[in-house]
Amino acid sequence: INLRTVYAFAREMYPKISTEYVQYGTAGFRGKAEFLDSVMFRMGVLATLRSRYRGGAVIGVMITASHNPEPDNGVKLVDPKGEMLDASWESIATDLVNVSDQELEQHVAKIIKDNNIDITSSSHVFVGMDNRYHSPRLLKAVADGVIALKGNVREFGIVTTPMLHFFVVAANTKEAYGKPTEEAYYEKLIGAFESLRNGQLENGNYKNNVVFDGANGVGARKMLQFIKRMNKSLNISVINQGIGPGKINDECGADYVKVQQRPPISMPIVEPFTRCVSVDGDADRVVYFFTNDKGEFQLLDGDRIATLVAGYLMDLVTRSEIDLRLGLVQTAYANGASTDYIVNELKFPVSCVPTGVKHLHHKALEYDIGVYFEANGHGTIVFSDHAKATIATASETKDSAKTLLLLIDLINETVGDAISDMLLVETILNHKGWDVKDWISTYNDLPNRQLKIKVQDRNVIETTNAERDCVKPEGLQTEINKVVSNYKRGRSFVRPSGTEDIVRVYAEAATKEDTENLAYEVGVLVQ
Ligand code: NG1
Ligand code: ZN
Repeated sequence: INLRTVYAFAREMYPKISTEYVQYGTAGFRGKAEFLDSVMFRMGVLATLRSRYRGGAVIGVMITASHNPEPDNGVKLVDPKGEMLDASWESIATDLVNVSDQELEQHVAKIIKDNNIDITSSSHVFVGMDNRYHSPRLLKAVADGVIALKGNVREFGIVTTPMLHFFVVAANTKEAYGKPTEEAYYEKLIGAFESLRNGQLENGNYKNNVVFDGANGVGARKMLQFIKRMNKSLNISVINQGIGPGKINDECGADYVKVQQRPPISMPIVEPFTRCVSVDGDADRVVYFFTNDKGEFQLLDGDRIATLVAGYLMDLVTRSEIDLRLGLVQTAYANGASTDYIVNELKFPVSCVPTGVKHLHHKALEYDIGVYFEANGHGTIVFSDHAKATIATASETKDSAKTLLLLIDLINETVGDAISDMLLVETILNHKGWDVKDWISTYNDLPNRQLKIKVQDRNVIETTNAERDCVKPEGLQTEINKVVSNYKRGRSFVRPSGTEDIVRVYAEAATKEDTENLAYEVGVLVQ
């Protein structure tokens, strides 16, 4: 393989047009789409090298900017088991993207040498994209990066982020997970969902209807595909389908609903207490919401989903008379009331880790059954091999264990999957005979508020203790503590965003007014 080709491709087709330093962050590279062509090309190169480094295993490349606005795009790599790119390669990615076109050839040669990569061995890269209008152009750049190194590339077109993760795992584990196709994905999830329903479509307070806000993203398209294949096991009406003038994530979708604490702008009038679901632009996050009979908006976020799932799993494990270690993982953004509920009522072990699913996922793997969710609705459940084997054995005699076995099939363990998570919530509510009133009455959320603060250099803020305490700039935490101590049930923290050029402020307190004031006061300290 002649590395000159890489340089020639880069120079002719994907020249680097910005010298701004970019970093492979919690969600890979993100930015304005017009600056991403060279980044994408180089990520195609890197994915091929990573595949060869991993003995020819399939590596995934997902093109999306998730919940960010339509003009943005981004790219993240998926490792062979469906997990995020290994941390040790994040810096390799960062360096590769920042070298000049002239240095590129030599730099690629250095990566090959440093990592002992056999450049003639076979490689496989799967590429998927969201439905942003610039995604196809960027997908071609990734594919050309693969081709420049004579690798194999398979394009999946428009898919959700969790679908791409599914394809990567399926291809690498062969029969264990099903085929790496869209059809196999639908079959696996719908099959498990319909078996779990077992013909019982309504139960107690549970009604069989939901409104699904697709954020004008790929989640909407895929949900329409689900509906086509489901035997009316759930009546889903899809809004923000991505046809017409609506822009991706614009005044709709999970991030908008969670942060603004209101329904999508385009919300049709529905009966009070109708279950509504919002996903984000690449369908890896999900939140529920409804309007009560006073017309008030009520949110059921990632913390609610986590507590619902954790309680249900614990119940099934107890009834199956098996001994497994269960645990729940949250971040500092988890509502304090949810943590109290988990610790005091569910008596479930909880841990807090820094923001970003890779931290949550990693921690969750320490348990036999690890439930993890970010408050924004990004999360899943992971089962250890020991847990799977124990459940399988118990399922021969116990119905509760049979249910657990089907739940494992319904869950996309590799990464948070909005559609799989939604089907899981629907299953649990159905089994419990619950409507949203029953669900929300388990505990009362503390009022909470997030602010984005523009600062000159967000990295002057450094945190510790799972981002709950600020160590730099010196003295800031003492001042925050002083402010917080004036508020009943007050809690607040600040951290630099990993995906936007801002500092985030989080505040919660006993009343809405206190929360607003606390957020404002802490925001002033940061500015
Ligand atoms: P940053 O920008 O680092 O706060 C945001 C979300 C994360 C995660 C990433 C990746 C919040 C407060 N932060 O990270 O949870 O989803 O984006 O998409 O929601
Ligand atoms: Zn997302």
